[in-house]
Amino acid sequence: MVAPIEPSTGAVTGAAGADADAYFAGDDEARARGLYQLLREDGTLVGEVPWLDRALARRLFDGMLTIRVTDARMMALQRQGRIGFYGEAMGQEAAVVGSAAASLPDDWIIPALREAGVGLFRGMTLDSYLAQIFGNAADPSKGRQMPCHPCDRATNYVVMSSCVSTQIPHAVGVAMAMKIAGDAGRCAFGYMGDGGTSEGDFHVAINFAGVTRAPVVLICQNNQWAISTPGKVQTAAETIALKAIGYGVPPLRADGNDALAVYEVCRRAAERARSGGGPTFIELLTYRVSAHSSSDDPTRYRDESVTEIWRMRRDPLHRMKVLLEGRGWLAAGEAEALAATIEARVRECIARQEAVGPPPRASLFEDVFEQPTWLLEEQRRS
Ligand SMILES: Cc1ncc(C[n+]2csc(CCOP(=O)(O)OP(=O)(O)O)c2C)c(N)n1
Ligand SMILES: [Mg+2]
Repeated sequence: MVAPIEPSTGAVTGAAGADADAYFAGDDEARARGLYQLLREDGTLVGEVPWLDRALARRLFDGMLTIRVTDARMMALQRQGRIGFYGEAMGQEAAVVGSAAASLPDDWIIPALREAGVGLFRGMTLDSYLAQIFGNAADPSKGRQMPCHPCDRATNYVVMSSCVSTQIPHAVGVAMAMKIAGDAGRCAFGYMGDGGTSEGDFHVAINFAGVTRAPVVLICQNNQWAISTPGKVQTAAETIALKAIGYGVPPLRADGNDALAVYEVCRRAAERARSGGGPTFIELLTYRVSAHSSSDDPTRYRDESVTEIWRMRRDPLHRMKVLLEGRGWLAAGEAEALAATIEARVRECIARQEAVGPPPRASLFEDVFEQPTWLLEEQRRS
């Protein structure tokens, strides 16, 4: 059941979660120390997964591939000086897409740093995403956000604040509002990184979530790094999931590179929240394979041979591809063809959005005050 993790070497010793019911029936501490897994690194299933069908498996795989391909193009654009900044989710696609697949259209998403793929999975268009990265005239935020801070009103995908951990009180607040409004049947997904759990906002928010039993699914992507701060100096707790117990919030912990396990823990937590069962805290154990962002060089502060282990052996796409091919749900060469199709689509979007040009200068004065002040009027005229 329990899979001890050795982040320093990257080793995952022992599989877990073969018996789903046994894991979920465990007490809080067992669940917070355990690691739920359904799909092993070699693409074999730990046990039967009766709800798994081709359609879901393909949605998960296609969603992960979309992020992988899009991120690679965006990093290339950044290196070519065509966009200012980018932060990839490489190696974390299963955590992103597995959790997104557990959300329903009426739910609200309050993302942190690496969840743009949740927005894309829920239906934010690539054109809108690209417009927001270029900050052009088609950008709904009118070019006022950094790249990687997208929003999408149609899919209840809220723009994030850059300040680490501020998203958690936002998520709990949204969920509390749902509860006060008697808005049953929907919930909020609030994301954070491992670093986010050391901020005061985390403790304040999870306390409110526990006390008010707000319909929120708090999801920590523990990618074991917060820029250059490794997990071992981030917290003295044995697992991040253990922290939730003190706040009366039930914890779950899963292999974040296993899209099936991620989907299952998030789906259970979301169903609980939507049916009045209150909040859940989920730790998804993964690894930040890429640099923190386009402004970072991890070779200066970490042993990249560990990164290589995660890149080569724990790739979330690889294990899903093996599963799909083994079941005949993906033909030989189909993944490569799909990647090429996605890349062509991304390139077309880039061409379209790069041609749009910046927002009109006068838009600088919009949206601040309902009635512009005399000072703004004066500036507008000059
Ligand atoms: C309050 C605050 N402090 C510092 C920063 C600078 N900063 C940006 S991301 C980051 C690390 C975040 O790590 P984590 O929460 O683990 O998320 P990850 O980047 O690993 O996804 C830091 C320190 C910030 N944006 N906000
Ligand atoms: Mg992190």
